[in-house]
Amino acid sequence: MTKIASVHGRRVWDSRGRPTVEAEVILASGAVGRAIAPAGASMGTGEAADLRDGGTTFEGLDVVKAVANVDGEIAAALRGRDASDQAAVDDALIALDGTAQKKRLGGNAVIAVSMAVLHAAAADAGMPLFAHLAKGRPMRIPVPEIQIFGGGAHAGRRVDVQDFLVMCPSARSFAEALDRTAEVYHAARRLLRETGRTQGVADEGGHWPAFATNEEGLDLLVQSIEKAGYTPGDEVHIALDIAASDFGRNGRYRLGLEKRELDSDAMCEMMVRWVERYPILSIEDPLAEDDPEGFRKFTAAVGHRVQVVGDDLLVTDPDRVTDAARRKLVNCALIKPNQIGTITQTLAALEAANAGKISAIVSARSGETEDTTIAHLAVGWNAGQFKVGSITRGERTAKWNEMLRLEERLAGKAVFAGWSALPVVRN
Ligand code: 2PG
Ligand code: MG
Repeated sequence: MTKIASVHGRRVWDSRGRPTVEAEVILASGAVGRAIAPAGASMGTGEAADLRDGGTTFEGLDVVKAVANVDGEIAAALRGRDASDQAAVDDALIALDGTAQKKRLGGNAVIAVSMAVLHAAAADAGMPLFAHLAKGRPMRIPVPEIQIFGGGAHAGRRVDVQDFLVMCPSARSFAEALDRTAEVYHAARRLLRETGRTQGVADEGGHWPAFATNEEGLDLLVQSIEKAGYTPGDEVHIALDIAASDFGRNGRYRLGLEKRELDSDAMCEMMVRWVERYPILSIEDPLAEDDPEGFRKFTAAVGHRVQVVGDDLLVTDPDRVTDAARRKLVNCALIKPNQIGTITQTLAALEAANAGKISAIVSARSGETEDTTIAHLAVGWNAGQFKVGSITRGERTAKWNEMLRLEERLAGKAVFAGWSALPVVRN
């Protein structure tokens, strides 16, 4: 029995300069676990709700109450519990909160504590987190999905599509996939400068360009891949996060950049054309969270050759993942621990994806910190894919670099997932 001796909350800062919750758990054995809650900007309505203070300080986004909940109610409820029984700890957190979306204690307070307990249990067992999670089961090093251009809610809505990313499943290793991506990132930077499109940096560190159309972003990404010396659709593929819930509702999609409105079918047709024209391997949230029928039609149209990912649609909810896999709404689930609020529920969502025979991507949020827990989840749970934002900025490189360490450490024991991570067959 690895008893929890104390739980402490701390107010720290995220990559957007906003306060967030850190939890520190100390066991009777002296083992310590620490973790920090990330924060989304383009959020699904079904997500666990962060508790923010409101008022005028930090635009209402302070977390004094959530931190106080960690120090007060949560600490009192967890003291004396067995840290190695993560499911029981998480059940206690869920029961203590008492709401469907963890609104009372705050999803930010609950996920920070849940992750900190996990770290403490691993430390107590004398194991690195990934090994504590894998429990001897097979592991793969995930395929990274890395942002080159940022848009949508992360870049002042200058372009409708939220993320233009690249994936390199044909690389021989995670390290090689990062090498290719870095070349593309810098080729894109040079191209933007040469063509006078440089604008700024998006929330996850990607370039925030001045595009006239969404297709211009795609064209520029293809050019960047070529300029970097790679073959688009072979050595480097394109992935998109449309984040369509941000501009679509009730079957209407408002493309601000092009000043036109599309219905669900027209949205699908536009993206089918993109898939035919560009080397796109993965599309996340192509339709809005309130348009499951649109998802179904889109997956039926392109799912044999493109990974269709549910983020806002699924919000890392095991029941939603099971249902979406059964109804073939998507062929991949995005897995973000703070969307559902506990480690146990996050694992259940991943297991639901496995059971439903769809792929999975462990993902960071747009508001992040130096916390590297998700890198260990991706490897220890054998998720196959990993999405963290761009290849710049410390809160992103903390995770990429941790994965490089894990790849090196697991040489000969865990292979790079490559194409095996994808729900589509390509060569
Ligand atoms: C997403 C994430 C990360 P946010 O939509 O997948 O890119 O963004 O954390 O703002 O929800
Ligand atoms: Mg998304």
